[in-house]
Amino acid sequence: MLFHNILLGSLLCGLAVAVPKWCNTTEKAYLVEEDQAYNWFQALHECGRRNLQLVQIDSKEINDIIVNEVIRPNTVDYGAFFWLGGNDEFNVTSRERDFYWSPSGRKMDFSNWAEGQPDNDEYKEHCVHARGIWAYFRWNDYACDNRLGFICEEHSLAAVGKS
Ligand SMILES: [Ca+2]
Repeated sequence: MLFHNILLGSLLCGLAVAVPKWCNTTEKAYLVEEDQAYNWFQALHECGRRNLQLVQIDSKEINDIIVNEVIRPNTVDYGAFFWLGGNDEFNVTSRERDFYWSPSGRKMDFSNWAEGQPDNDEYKEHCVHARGIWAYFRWNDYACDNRLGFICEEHSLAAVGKS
């Protein structure tokens, strides 16, 4: 019976749907989903429904915290891609364009683009994702309907309220 329960338990764990992982950092709390199953709008929605926002990375310090305290310790697949809160306001006409953070509406000043990015390939790439740790978490503009994981964060005011 014990063996049966262990076997059943392991089967159930194996079948369980992976859930996003909460991660507390020195900065704020983040939620990380590495299942490559969400387009950018679904990722935005998944964050919003939890009273979170798709992550905004506006400094090297925040980028380092996310790499070292969120992605490295909480993901299995270092090749996984993650949607970030950046977009080009769905600009279809140009390769040279500004990017904005959806949580604040602010223009992106810090960036961590991969070499050759953003390239707005076929003028279809309006959403920003980070590549996995294997690619140094560098960013790429990508078609928003690609299915990736995502990173959510607490709203800034929520984090301030805690300190
Ligand atoms: Ca691109």
